[in-house]
Amino acid sequence: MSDAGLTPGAMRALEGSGRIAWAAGAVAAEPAHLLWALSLDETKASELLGQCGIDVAAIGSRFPRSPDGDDSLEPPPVPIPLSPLLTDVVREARDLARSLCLEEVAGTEHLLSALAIVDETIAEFFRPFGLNAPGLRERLQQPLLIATTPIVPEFEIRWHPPTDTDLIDTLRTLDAAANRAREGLRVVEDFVRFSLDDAHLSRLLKELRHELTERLSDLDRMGLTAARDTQGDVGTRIKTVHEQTRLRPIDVVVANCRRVEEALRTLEEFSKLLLGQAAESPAGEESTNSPRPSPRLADPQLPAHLEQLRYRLYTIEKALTTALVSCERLAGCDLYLLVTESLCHHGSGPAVRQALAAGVRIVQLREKSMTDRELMESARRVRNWTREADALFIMNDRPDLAVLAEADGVHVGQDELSVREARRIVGPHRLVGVSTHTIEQARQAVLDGADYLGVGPCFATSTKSFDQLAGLDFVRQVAAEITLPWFAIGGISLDNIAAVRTAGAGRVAVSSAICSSPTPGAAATKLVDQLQPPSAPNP
Ligand code: 3NM
Repeated sequence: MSDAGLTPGAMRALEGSGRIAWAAGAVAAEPAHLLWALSLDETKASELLGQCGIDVAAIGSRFPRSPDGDDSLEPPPVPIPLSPLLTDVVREARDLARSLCLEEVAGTEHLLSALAIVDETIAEFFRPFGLNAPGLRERLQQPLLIATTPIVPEFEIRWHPPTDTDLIDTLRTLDAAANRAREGLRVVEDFVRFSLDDAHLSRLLKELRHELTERLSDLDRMGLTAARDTQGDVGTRIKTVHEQTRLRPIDVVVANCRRVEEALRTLEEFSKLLLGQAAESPAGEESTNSPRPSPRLADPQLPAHLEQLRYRLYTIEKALTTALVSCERLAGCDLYLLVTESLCHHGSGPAVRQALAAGVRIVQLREKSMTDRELMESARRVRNWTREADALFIMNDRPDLAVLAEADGVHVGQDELSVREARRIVGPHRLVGVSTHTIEQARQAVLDGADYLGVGPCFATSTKSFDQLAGLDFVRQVAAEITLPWFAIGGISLDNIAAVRTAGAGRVAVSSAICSSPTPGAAATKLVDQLQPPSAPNP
């Protein structure tokens, strides 16, 4: 349970509700358990109850703590989840604290008021004592009043242990969600494997699917298939127009990722209901004449594991959609020019403009020793030239200046700002590229949400110093598993570009090969030609 937004007293009351729920044999803590817990401790809530004439002791003796009279309030061996209604109560309490008292944390008095707002039975119970929701709100804004004579409430909250029907309903829900998750994952995996051809994301999806299957075996063991009732499922006959009209592969992928995420959430929430079943069927006490195995999770951490699987899928989904969108945004950007004034024979102007005229569609301004003012002036010039040529302009290292200069993106290295930090500055729509020098860095950059990668250094270069040469082996590794757009870089020239292509690079980034050429336009034209796909042989 997270303590975000609750006072220590409110946290204690919620924990108390879990113990009471456990002692009562309930699968989740309900609002009534919280009411009971609030009345036990000396809290603002119990004070408020007393002021309204509700005898705190009377509540305790009136409401049974557990059906079998077990009054021990030992902490439960497994965490007791909050029921959906009690979760609403906590949310409402936080809202009340924020809106009425301008407090960031909710206390027991807010929990009490939230009980009266969210739970109709409790609201009805409070009503004869004048403890209705508006009244409570008013009291929250007043100093505490003097207590009146307590009145014993004529109200009884009954708990009942979950029935077999409850269990079947839970298993049926879990079965449907498990099938939805497995099937949806297969759809996504098939697309990534056969259409996108991305071995890295394929592998991550496969690992996720295997882990899901393994985790779900705990539920399978409890008779999920036996609980299945497809013919009686009203949901199978409901089809939305949206479901029938998916047009592009990306729509299918996104829809199925969402489907799996939703299913994982259902699995997580409903498997929590099976944690408390241990109270009824303790290990080793299974009835021998019952054909049904013990309805108890072997792994009390299953809901937490399912939550982690969902988070992993969010990351994969993002990487997947970024790869698809980036491939579209960088279509035609085969040759990337990194321009540095000091490398250019006749200044950066002729180099950039001639390269653009030769077909370069993406230019990065890479200056390491200019003042910010010089850099901005240079950036504005490159922005104008690239805009006229309808090409992309990327700023090296400086997301702040990328925004100021209205660049299309920023490029960061392994020692500069991280992709996430750069993204916070440039926003969701600008490109963020990152230099990578090992396959691990490349895989990580994909998961970090980079829009493209630099992959190098392929060869020795005097433009940037490196301790190690990644070489063409690194290019081959990336080519074998990554579909996010990437550019081979480092010491690439007309002399070796064919080898880079053979290693699997479809895109190349150069600096000196164009900037330091006496004829940058001609150099760019030859490099662009080298990157054209071979024309189909004449029939
Ligand atoms: N980054 P040239 S290699 C800026 O491997 C840069 O990440 C590299 O210039 C990397 O084409 C490199 O003149 C230098 O070798 C690229």
